[in-house]
Amino acid sequence: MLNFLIFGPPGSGKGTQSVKLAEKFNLVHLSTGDMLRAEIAAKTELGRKMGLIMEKGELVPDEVVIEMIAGRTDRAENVAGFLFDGFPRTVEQTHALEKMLNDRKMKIDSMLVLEVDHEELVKRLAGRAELSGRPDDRDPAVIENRIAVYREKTEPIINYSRERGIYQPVNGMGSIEEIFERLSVFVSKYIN
Ligand code: B4P
Repeated sequence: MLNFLIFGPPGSGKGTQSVKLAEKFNLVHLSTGDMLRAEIAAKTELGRKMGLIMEKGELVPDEVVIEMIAGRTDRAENVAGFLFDGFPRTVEQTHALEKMLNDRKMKIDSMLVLEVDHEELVKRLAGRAELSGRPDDRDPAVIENRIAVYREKTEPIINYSRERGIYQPVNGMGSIEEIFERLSVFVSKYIN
């Protein structure tokens, strides 16, 4: 089983590209953002609490997402591997993921990092606000906070991935199809 991380700032296209990659390469797509939004939609107590954090553009506590991800890799059969989207987002989450995979005799094989200009991120998220109705896309100040949180808490993971030799930067500017082609080239090195 192979394990890919898709990484990048909010609005870089992680969710958009993950759906396409998972289908093309027979990967299980695990998105912590989607899992959290499902809790909110189901109006659970956890969803109510996490929704208040997400509306402000902050990260939910590490233990919540680690708990959500734990065990997911045990249930998959007949797949080439996993594509983690939006997880890990802190160094602590990275260590938790690595331990979880090591316990199952697996590792992180590649970290695909989408690189997108700041202005383009803001434009995409503001554009999605009109379609998705996501509260964290509606307010420009919240969008800026999400990008700032990414720079402060999530980007340091890039150093970790460089040390591990799994860092794979990918140009995230251009059309969805162009970026998908670029990502596919890297994933194809592991899966035919
Ligand atoms: P996520 O759900 O992970 O979402 P995101 O980072 O905002 O967006 P993504 O990069 O997936 O962008 P997308 O493809 O949708 O996180 C939401 C929140 O959940 C976080 O802020 C946090 O509070 C919480 N959370 C999630 N995981 C967590 C964790 N592990 N720890 C703690 N908290 C966590 O693309 C955005 C828009 O751009 C779309 O409208 C898309 O259509 C458009 N687009 C994409 N590619 C394009 C292109 N090439 N050209 C033009 N438009 C494009």
